[in-house]
Amino acid sequence: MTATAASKTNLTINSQRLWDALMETARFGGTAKGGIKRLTVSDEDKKVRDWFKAECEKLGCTVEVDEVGNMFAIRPGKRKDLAPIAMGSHLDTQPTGGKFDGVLGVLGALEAMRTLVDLGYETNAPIMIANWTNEEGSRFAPAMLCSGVYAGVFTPDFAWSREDRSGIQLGDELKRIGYKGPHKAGSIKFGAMFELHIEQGPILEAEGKTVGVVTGVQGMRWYEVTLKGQESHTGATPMGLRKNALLAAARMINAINDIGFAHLPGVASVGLIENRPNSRNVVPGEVFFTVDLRHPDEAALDKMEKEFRAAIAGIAEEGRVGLEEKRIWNSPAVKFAPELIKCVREGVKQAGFPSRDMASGAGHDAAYIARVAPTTMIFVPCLGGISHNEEESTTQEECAAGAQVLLNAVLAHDRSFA
Ligand code: HGY
Ligand code: MN
Ligand code: MN
Repeated sequence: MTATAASKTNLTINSQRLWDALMETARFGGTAKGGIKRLTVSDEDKKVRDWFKAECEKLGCTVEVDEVGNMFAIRPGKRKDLAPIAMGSHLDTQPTGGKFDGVLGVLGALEAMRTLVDLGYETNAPIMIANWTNEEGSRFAPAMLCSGVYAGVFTPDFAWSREDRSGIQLGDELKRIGYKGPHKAGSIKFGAMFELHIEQGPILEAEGKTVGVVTGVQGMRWYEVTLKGQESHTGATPMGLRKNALLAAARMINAINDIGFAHLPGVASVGLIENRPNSRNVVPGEVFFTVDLRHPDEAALDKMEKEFRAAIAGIAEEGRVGLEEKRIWNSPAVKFAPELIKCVREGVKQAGFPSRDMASGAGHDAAYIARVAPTTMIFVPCLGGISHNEEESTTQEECAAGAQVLLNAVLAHDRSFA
């Protein structure tokens, strides 16, 4: 069926088909509570990657994989001289993730591609869908690792050497699941990227807006802290003689939380903690925990970092525990490409949805890709702003709205090459 002239400028995505794809792929790592546990380069990740590759090939796309597992599905356009226009996000999830974080961006792109193919719509530029490896950074830190390799922020060796908490390396897992591809990272080029994503916060829902026109991503820094006290008997060791690593950690976690409140709209969090030996009647001798500081303004983030380091040093000294701290990730604040933001605005207007401009609190692959190609993002609401939670939810209508704006924006950008 070829698109009539009228429908050529008003291609409508298939809302039900997108929803079905979201629900179908949710079974890869699906949890009893209705979420998804699809840790990067796990067997579940392999299953969804295989599914994605097969669906793209059914559309006539070629699918390429680079050396860190990033996947690129490409549909040719009229002009071979033009770099592809990409739509991308990630298919990996948190251990207690939801059905939409990252997945909506990849499957929304697939739905846009399916719509183009259904209508036989030929774009000027080739169109691409990217699936970025290890966006979450949950199994292998840091986050956005392989879009970071693509953007030249990290080397492939650094990425391959990342170990999960059980000592397994990313590179070995990529080989094991068959996704350590032949292409050098960064060698598969595109001229622009649009990323559709759920907001993962409460603003759009609270304001009754359907679409977020995302202008940038806040700065993010991750740290690892190890405290070394002294294991001792909880019954026989007087309170004043203890070197309690967990007590020191508790005081530090509280101080970090206060730093977040002292620098709003910044945020400060401790998400991962390991207490050793974790025995009921042993004063904890060693604690490992992670710190996540974020702020839209780099100078404020510097202040938060300074206060964080001063606080933990004072608490360690007072608690007579050894302190090791290192910053393992620093992703500076990012502004997106005005010319692509303009396409998103055009796409929103064409679809007729209420929208608002906003910066992203969460990190996204777009933050790194913006370093090597014009990039921007499109948000849709999620229920109660909840994400990184098995109860993460949004509606079929909101998913469809996001995918429609994504397609409209991509075509608006494509028309600039006519
Ligand atoms: O940490 C983040 O903001 C993203 O979800 N990886
Ligand atoms: Mn995400
Ligand atoms: Mn996430």
